Amino acid sequence: MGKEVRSDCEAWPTVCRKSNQIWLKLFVSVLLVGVSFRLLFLRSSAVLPVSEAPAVAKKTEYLSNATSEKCDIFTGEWVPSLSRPPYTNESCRFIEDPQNCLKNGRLDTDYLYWRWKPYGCSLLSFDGEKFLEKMRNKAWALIGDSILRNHVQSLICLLSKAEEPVEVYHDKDFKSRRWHFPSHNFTLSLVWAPFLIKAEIFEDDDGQSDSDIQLHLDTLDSKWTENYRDFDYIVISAGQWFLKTAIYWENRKVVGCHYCPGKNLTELGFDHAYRMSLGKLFNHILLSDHKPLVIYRTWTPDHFENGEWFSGGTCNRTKPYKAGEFRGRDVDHLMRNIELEEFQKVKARSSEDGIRLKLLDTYNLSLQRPDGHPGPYRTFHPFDKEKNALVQNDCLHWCLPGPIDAWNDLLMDMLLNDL
Ligand SMILES: *[C@@H]1O[C@H](CO)[C@@H](O)[C@H](O)[C@H]1NC(C)=O
Ligand SMILES: *[C@@H]1O[C@H](CO)[C@@H](O)[C@H](O)[C@H]1NC(C)=O
Ligand SMILES: *[C@@H]1O[C@H](CO)[C@@H](O)[C@H](O)[C@H]1NC(C)=O
Ligand SMILES: *[C@@H]1O[C@H](CO)[C@@H](O)[C@H](O)[C@H]1NC(C)=O
Ligand SMILES: *[C@@H]1O[C@H](CO)[C@@H](O)[C@H](O)[C@H]1NC(C)=O
Ligand SMILES: CC(=O)N[C@H]1CO[C@H](CO)[C@@H](O)[C@@H]1O
Repeated sequence: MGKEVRSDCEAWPTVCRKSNQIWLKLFVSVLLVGVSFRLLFLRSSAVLPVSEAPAVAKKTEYLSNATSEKCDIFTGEWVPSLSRPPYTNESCRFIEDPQNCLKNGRLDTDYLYWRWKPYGCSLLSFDGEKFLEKMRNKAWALIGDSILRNHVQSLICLLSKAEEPVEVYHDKDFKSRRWHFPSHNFTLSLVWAPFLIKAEIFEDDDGQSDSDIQLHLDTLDSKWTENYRDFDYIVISAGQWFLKTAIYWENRKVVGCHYCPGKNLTELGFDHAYRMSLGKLFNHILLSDHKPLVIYRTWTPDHFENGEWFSGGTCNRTKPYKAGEFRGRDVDHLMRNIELEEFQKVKARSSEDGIRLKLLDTYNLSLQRPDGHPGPYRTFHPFDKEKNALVQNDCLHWCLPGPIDAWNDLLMDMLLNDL
């Protein structure tokens, strides 16, 4: 896999930026997050109580295959499991190093022995053979950022138990890739589009940038739109990149920014940009005469404690939270609410037109897994040289194997019940 062993700089507020000055900037921008959050909820508090996320979509939208009872597979709890993880660092060669916690020396393994149990039904484990059989001659695309890529690695590990894929394409940076499963003629594309809309990004391989991101709020990212017609199934998600400093464009004019002091531009807030982006995305789905099944995956919370990613935050818990123990942070609620609102809007408009749009609502189950992140084990044996070394932690991406293998169990359940 060589080259794809890359840093995890891409997905989130620039874990790799090393300059203190930038950290300070980012710290201030995190403060701004708080401010814009408060503003938002002052604006909308009449509609949305701050303390609770709005009830998710419609409950009982999916039937569990296991029981055929009506059941919301996204609401439930993590229960202890005796089963071994579905694959390991030995059996799957598709795990990228920063998420390869077993290989990197994480010693506690309790986090591998939980399974997601929806209230009122059970979830079957992902079955690669069955999946590939159903998806014979089909083309999938998974579109988004590095958390999406994290998800794809899990999916490929699960599928490769049934058939070894052949990589048939990758771009220069190994960010967009495509695999073919020859004996099922199944194609899986990973498309790098961290904002979903058009963005000019000036980061080098280490995530260092000299120049602000230029984000075009009125233009979708052609990386995925140009191939939209090739796909039968699409899983799409974004979010984390919107927290970064960026200049916002519309109609080829600068209209504002998120965190750009000294530039005499209007602070529009990253929530504004995220809403615009999702609006554009859903509109595209609605208006296109090509009608793939589109699955939108919801926002992923992080679990930094005792600091942020840039100020020594860690995530060293070894057990899931109990239901209701951790409700997420302001930024989680903000981003998730935008997703649910935009999704509901398009759902309401989509009924007659043969639009097939579903929500893969992984938020709640991910929220409860502070134990599932690489933490310091995003690098190989980080404490070998020095026991108390200061190591940058990753409390945003997920260990593989790990909790997000359940995202694919959910996906499988949704497919079995749809087809
Ligand atoms: C997998 O991880 C174990 C430690 O859990 C390690 O001993 C082994 O060398 C790793 N194997 C590979 C192929 O990375
Ligand atoms: C393989 O699947 C593609 C669609 O994804 C289809 O166009 C092609 O004809 C299939 N090939 C064979 C040999 O069936
Ligand atoms: C800031 O922008 C406004 C309008 O865009 C302009 O009127 C004003 O002169 C600018 N201020 C500075 C200091 O450039
Ligand atoms: C977890 O990290 C915190 C500081 O970030 C530390 O105080 C605590 O002892 C750690 N817990 C374990 C079990 O290592
Ligand atoms: C999340 O899970 C808890 C308990 O597990 C439940 O009470 C709550 O309604 C769920 N929230 C959402 C948004 O699904
Ligand atoms: C294991 C199981 O119950 N699978 C069932 C899932 O649902 C499909 C369609 O209803 C059945 O054909 C499977 O047998």
